Amino acid sequence: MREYLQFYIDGAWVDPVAAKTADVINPATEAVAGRISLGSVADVDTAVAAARKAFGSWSQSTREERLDLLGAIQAEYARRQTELGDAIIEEMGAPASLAHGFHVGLGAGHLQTAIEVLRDFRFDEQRGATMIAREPIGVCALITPWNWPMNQTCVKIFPALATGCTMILKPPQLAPFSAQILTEILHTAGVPAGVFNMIQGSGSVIGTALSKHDDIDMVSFTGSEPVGVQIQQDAAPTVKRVALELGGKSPFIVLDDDALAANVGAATAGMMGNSGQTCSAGSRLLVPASRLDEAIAAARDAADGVTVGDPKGNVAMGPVVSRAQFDSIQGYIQQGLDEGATLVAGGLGRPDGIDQGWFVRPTVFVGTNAMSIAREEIFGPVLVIIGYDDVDHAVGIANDTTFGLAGYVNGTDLEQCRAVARRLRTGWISINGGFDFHAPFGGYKHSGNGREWGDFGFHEYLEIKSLLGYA
Ligand code: TAP
Repeated sequence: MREYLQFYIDGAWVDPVAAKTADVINPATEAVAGRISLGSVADVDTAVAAARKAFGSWSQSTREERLDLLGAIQAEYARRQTELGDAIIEEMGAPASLAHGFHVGLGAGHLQTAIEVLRDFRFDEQRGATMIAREPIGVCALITPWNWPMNQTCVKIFPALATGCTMILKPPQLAPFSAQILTEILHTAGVPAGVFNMIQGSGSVIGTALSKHDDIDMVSFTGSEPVGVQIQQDAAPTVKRVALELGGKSPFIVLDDDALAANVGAATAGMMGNSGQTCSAGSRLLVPASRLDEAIAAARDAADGVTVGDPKGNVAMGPVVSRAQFDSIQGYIQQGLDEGATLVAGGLGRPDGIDQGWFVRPTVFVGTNAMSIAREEIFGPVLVIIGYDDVDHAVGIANDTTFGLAGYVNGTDLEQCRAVARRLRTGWISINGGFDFHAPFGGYKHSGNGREWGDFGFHEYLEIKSLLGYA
């Protein structure tokens, strides 16, 4: 049983102003896994004052000082990576191989990337007599979701630190453990007092107080679209910058070639990873209508092959994060059946032999892009296969959504993959599994308005100052 009852403010572990706590439930066992404190507006005010005070000196720190700090964090992160992985298994049910692998690895990757970018980053740029200076924006609120806790936290903290900003992190109540350990890592590595602060608590209290605070310069938020809209509204009167990474309903286009079955299998298994709780999940699988039967067989084989069970064991998929998430996904599966989609794998209820924990069956439907299971973000292991007549039709279906976060194109003809990818209205497109920590990540349309990852992630935390007549 984990007990994390203190917050991290101004370089020290402190008791919250009010003694309010919440239990954290392990989604695989439904048992209480730990307890956290729930912060109040008074805790936010203390943390913001500490971050504002620290901004004076941290904004003036040198590149070398920031690199030294990031290097010390890297050593400490590596030392505690097993603990981080264990925490992620308990808090959100990721299977051990994924938690210790990709979950922790994404955080490490963003840290390494921040170091690489910072080494050469051009903060000052002279154009004739004009100097363009990029300066840290100030005090930042970082509000994160539960689904990839280390990824989403590290992709914000390290660019913010590297650019000279100070910050207050508000982790998700559903998955607060790994953020607590990360905070210990930052403290041990020697982050200067007030530069990084962490308050646990509910979004409606802590998140709202941060968004409305008149001494915060920027909010970086990853989460759902309604909350992103709310934050933008709360932040508007103080004209602070708001960066939003929101949801998706991403198309995965499989081209008509010899690799179709293999690509459908990979797309299906990939979509089920993290129990489908990935903003960029390729949850609409577009296949040639003329080869629908072949695609269905490959998807069914892949879905049926996903092992589901105790995330501490050797399985491909654990539970979804909570009872509410489980109920919501069951609702979508029922809706798919009601709307006339054809169920080809999985379905309602828990997988056979499992009677406890929030486990969902890897589910595949064949449907149309008009169905709610193809239009709304389910955030669970539910894939919809949609047939297309030709490439133009595929692109039309892919872009027929309010979202625009990610896209995938798989095929043996790279020229054709490129041409299709260029036509997608999404911010991040992977061709044949391409992946790059330095590539900007973010959404078109309702999927958000900023770009994280790599050097683009740095620009989120920088103001631009023009100094005319400088030279
Ligand atoms: P949300 O419910 O939006 O919560 C995200 C964070 O915002 C949590 O820390 C939450 O606090 C906080 N929050 C809730 N209400 C708030 C308010 N009124 N003001 C300020 N903060 C508030 O999302 P979630 O359910 O955790 O995550 C799932 C969603 O995130 C999905 O839609 C998914 O697509 C999206 N997502 C997007 C991306 C990218 S990169 N685009 C990546 C991952 C996830 P609590 O602790 O109270 O929940």
